[in-house]
Formats: sequence, structure tokens, C-alpha cells
Amino acid sequence: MREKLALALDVPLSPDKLKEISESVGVLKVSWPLTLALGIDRVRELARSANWVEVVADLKLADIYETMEKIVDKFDFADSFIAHSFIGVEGALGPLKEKLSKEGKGLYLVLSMSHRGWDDSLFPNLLNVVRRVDPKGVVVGATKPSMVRRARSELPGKVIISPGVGAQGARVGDAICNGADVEIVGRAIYSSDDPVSSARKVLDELRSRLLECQKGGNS
Ligand code: BMP
Repeated sequence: MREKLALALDVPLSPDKLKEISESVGVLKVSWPLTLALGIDRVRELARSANWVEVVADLKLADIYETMEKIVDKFDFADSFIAHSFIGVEGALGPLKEKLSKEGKGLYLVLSMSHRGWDDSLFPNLLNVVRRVDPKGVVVGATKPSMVRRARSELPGKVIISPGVGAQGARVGDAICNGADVEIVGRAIYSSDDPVSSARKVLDELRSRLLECQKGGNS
């Protein structure tokens, strides 16, 4: 079950704590704020601090291919990367997907963000880019279960990863009960007084929520 939860590590935690957290939360998402705080070499150490199911570099790549390639090469320890889909295919996501595939790495494209100001009228165009790029998966906010359902029905074979659980208001299980594969939790774990026990609690909550929603349908 730990493979269904990702820690959004936007601030540093000690390698020892991360190792314990990884027993409950199997995926590690690293980011720009973490990298700017620690430097790339210490982020690499944290990525190697535990037996993570996957290390996702959430860099929200949004540039021409040649620039994204330089950034991606620095994150040699990452298993997968998050990019924005609005940048389009030719000269950007097309060659990026090709490079990552050759290296055995995954690509996730942002399809619907978790914050209130995101405009989901963009969805059909972004979906079109996703279909053309054929990434490993997409990012859809857990705060909008209807968008998770829409993404799941349009993209049955894609991995859906969903941020917004905890601090942004979504409950543990809101996204997975509506078709997502992984829920991403940041502040509810790393800002708590005891991140290790908070991570365990999130896993326990997910277990019982999944039992509930498997019995009674969604929501
Ligand atoms: P938190 O659980 O503390 O709100 O963290 C959510 C994480 O997911 C952050 O790293 C944020 O950058 C990321 N994220 C998000 O919140 N909404 C999105 O739509 C896409 C994201 O990657």
C-alpha cells in the first residue's frame, strides 16, 4: 500500500526520518524549493536515503527541449519527472519524452492543478497534448475529485498522481477512490510535530478509506 502514497518533500528532513517515513509512504517527490535549500548533491543523498518505490523530480519543466534536457541531466538520481503539458509537443515534450524513455525514466504531465485559480477549460487541449506525448502519467489535483474521474475515464492506462491531500483540503482517499493511483502529501506530514507517525496515520487512513469506498462506491 505504501506505493500509493508520495511524500512531497519541499523542505529538508533528516535521512533517518525519511527512512522511517518510507515504510509508510513509498514514493518520494523532490522539488525546486528542496533543491534550492539543500543543493543538488544533498537532494541526491536524500533520494538514496531509503528504498523508495520511485523518486519523482517535480520540476514543473516548461521550456524548450534543449533547456529542459540540461535540467533533467542534473537530476540523474530521479526515476521520473513532472513537466507542464501546455508547452506542447514539437521542440519540447516530444524530444523530452524520447530522451527519458531511452534512459528508462518516466514523465508525468500536469493535466489539472489543485489550486482554485486553475482553469479547467484548458483540459481538452492539455488532454490532446497528453495523448500525443503518451507519458507514463498525469498530475491531477486531489481537491477536484470530478477532474480525477474525468482524467481516469479519458486515460484508462495512465498513472494518475494527485497532490492536494491534507493542507489543501482534500481528504486521504479522495483521489484514489475516484480513480487516481497515488496521493501526494506534503505539509500534513513534514510540517507536523512527528512526521514519522503522521505518515503512518496517513497510510492507516488510506487503508480504511479504501475499504469504505470499495464497499460503497466513490466519494
Ligand atoms: P502539500 O501537501 O504541502 O500541499 O504539497 C503539495 C505538493 O504538490 C507541493 O509540492 C506542490 O508543489 C505540488 N502540487 C500541488 O500542490 N498542486 C498541483 O496541482 C501540482 C503539484 O505538483
